[in-house]
Parts: sequence; structure tokens; C-alpha cells
Amino acid sequence: MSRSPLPHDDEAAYDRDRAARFLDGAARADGVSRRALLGLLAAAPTALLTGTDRAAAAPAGPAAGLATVVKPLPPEHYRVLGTNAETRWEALRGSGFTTPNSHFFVRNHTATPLIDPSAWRLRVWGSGLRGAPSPENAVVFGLRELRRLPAVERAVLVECAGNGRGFYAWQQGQEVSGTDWGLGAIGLARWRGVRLADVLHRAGVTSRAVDVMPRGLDAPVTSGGVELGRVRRPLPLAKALDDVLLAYEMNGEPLPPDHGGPVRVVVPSWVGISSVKWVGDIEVSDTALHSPWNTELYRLFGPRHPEGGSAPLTRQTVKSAFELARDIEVRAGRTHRLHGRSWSGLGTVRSVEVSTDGGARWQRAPLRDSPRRDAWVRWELPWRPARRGPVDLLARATDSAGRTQPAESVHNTQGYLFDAVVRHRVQVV
Ligand SMILES: Nc1nc2c(c(=O)[nH]1)N[C@H]1C(S)=C(S)[C@@H](COP(=O)(O)O)O[C@H]1N2
Ligand SMILES: [Mo]
Repeated sequence: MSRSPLPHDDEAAYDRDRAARFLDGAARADGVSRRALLGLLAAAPTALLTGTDRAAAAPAGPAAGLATVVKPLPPEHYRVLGTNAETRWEALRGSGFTTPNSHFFVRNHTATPLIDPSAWRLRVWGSGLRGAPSPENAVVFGLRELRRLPAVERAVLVECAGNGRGFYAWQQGQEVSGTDWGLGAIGLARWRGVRLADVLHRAGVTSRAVDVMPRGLDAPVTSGGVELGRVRRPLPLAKALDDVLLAYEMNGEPLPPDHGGPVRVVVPSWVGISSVKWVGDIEVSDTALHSPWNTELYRLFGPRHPEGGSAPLTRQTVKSAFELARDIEVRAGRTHRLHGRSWSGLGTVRSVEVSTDGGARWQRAPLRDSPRRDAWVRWELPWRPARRGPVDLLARATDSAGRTQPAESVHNTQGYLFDAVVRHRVQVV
């Protein structure tokens, strides 16, 4: 696997090109009009809910589940949000580098489909291939064929672009649409599978190919009466050939149904929506491709962004989280160990500072892992609170791109890419 990141220049050029095409009206979202989508987004529910409201709405008891998710979602591991479930950070406290499959967050636009692995097929087709212009004459791969290709395994984060969205409302008092995630819409797994590049080369990708669009086999998405079709989102060919995987195993197990089994796409360092689950076909095109997930969704809109919206989101931002429940009681006059993790889609984490007095003083947190691309670093430090009362714990990471988490995130209407330092309130008793 190529270790060199896609040059930022390529990505920047891609972003500029996409923004220009979108503003020119060249971008379509497969029959969904821009006006219809904007109307739909305006009507979407807002995230102005408190953590307590959501906790009260979550099912209780060890058998708690969700019709849209197959695996059990015990409330001590998960916070359920609509068709989705986020990992509770306190459930990761002191755990290993990777997120166990039993704790890994689930983001489903509709519901987990159950797919027979032996009947599963991947169809690769499009104008960017030699001799497979349409789905009818696609190059077809079964799981057996994929398993015969060279296998690769990488520890890679998958993080929702909306991870931390709830803090736009809770911490910044701003209205945003979408699932009000805390910081648990992220997980790190060892993904085993094949390079997308190997599959594309076998399928006959030509030098004219520009974009690659994987599409899921889950049910088409309808939102506010508008039919968006199946989940799909294009990738530029340069990224598709660089470090993207087609994964069939997660942490040593066959890929579980909720995480895209039998096969999903894993796109390191990019927003989670790129990592299409239950992939059934991949279009390879000699022209730019568009879907609702790179035109109206997963772009930044609002007064502080370009008129008509930003370029489609690609890389994730820098964030930190404590492995601690919010509002938990801790004893004064005792030494506690604070555990947490920091990560960035823009590079590796270089340093983490922690404040235990609401941001007045900061100290370096020793890192427990050597910083790696596409992964988080765990950190840990002792804390001995002297006085009783509420305290805000803060963690602030700086990455190798030189970006430090800001005090405030730049608002966007859909609440993506929250990167500000989170004030983690605890009660010293
Ligand atoms: N086919 C399909 N792929 C999908 C989705 C989906 O709903 N359907 N959700 C996307 C989003 S928004 C995210 S954040 C990740 C979540 O992956 P996970 O559920 O394995 O954690 O999958 C992405 N891939
Ligand atoms: Mo997502």
C-alpha cells in the first residue's frame, strides 16, 4: 500500500474544480433538483436538544436494540439516535487501540440489509473502463475473487462528518440540522481486504477515468418525500487509486452486517460517508460524477462559507475526547487518571494539551501511542482535584499540519466538521 498521502495540491485542485462545477450548475444530483434538496434541508429537524432529552428517549435494558441495526446496542456501550448509534466514550476507557466491533458506532441512512455473502457480487462499470460502459456489461467480482487478490490490512478510523455536531447547539448555541452526535461517531478498526486500485486495474480502468462512484445495496433513501436513490458518493480517481480499500474483515472477523458486510469501501482520512457500506456496484467515469451526497449534503453552507456552499468535504478535522461520561461525579482530594484520544484527518497528532481548570492553565498530556496516519493517539495523565464543584476538563490537540483545535468551530447549517475544544463538565464532590 502506498504510504504517501494524496498530495494536498491534488485535493485542493479537485475541491476547486468541484466548487466551480457546482456553482456553474454543471453538478446534478441524479434528477434531484437543487431547489428540492435545499427545501428538504431547510425542513430537516434541528439538533437543539439536550443530552438529557436524548438519553431519556433511548431504550433501556440489556436487550435494547434498534430495528435498523442488527447487533445488540446495550445502553452502556451506545447512545441511540434515530437509525444510528454512537459509541459512549466512557465505554472505551482504558481499552485497546482499536474499537471492538461490539462498541463501533453505526450510521445508517436507512437500515442494515442482510446480504448472503455467497450471492454477493460487485459490478464495476462505466465510461472510464475498457469495454464495460453500462451496468449490464459490468466486470463482476464475487467474494471468492476478491479473496484471491493480494490482501492488505490497515488500522483506519472511520468518522462521520457530523461527529461532534451536537456541540454546535450545546456549546455554541447554534442551530444545525442532522443527527445530534456527541463525539462518539468515530471508530478505529483493523480493516482487511483488497486495494480498490487492484480491482480497478483488473476491471480495465483507462487513463481517461476521472471519478469512481461506489453505491450501496441498502434501500434507497427518501427524505421529506424526496427520493435520493441509493447511498453513493464519488471519489476522484487519484484518491481511489491511492489508499482506498474494499474491506471484507473488521478486527479479524468477517465484516459484520451493520458495518457493510460482506464488503464495504474504506476511505482513509476522509469523511465517513465516503466509506460506502454494502457496496454493490462501482461506476468508473470519464466525466465528473455527482450525487446528493457531494452536492447538497456534505458541503458547508451558511453565511461564513462561500455563496452557494463550499467544495465537497473530504478530509476530517482535528478532535479530542475524554474517555469519561459527561457530568460524572469525581472525588476531591484523590488522584484520578484522565484517559482520552485525539485524531486528525489532516495529518498525525503532534501534541495534546489538557486543562483541568476550564482553560486557564494547560499541560502536555503524555501520548501512549506513536502518532500514525489515519489513527488516533491515546493519552493519559493524573489529576488530583482539590476543590468541590463543577469543573470543565478540556483537551486540545495539534496535528502535523500545524492545526490546533480552536475555541470555537465555524458554524455551518448542517453542522459538519466540529473541531472546537469541547468543555467536558464533571462534578467534583
Ligand atoms: N451504503 C451505505 N453506506 C454508508 C452509509 C449508509 O447509510 N449506507 N452511511 C455512511 C456514513 S454517513 C458513515 S459516517 C459511515 C458509518 O460507518 P459505520 O456504520 O460502519 O460506523 O458509513 C457510511 N457508508
Ligand atoms: Mo456520516
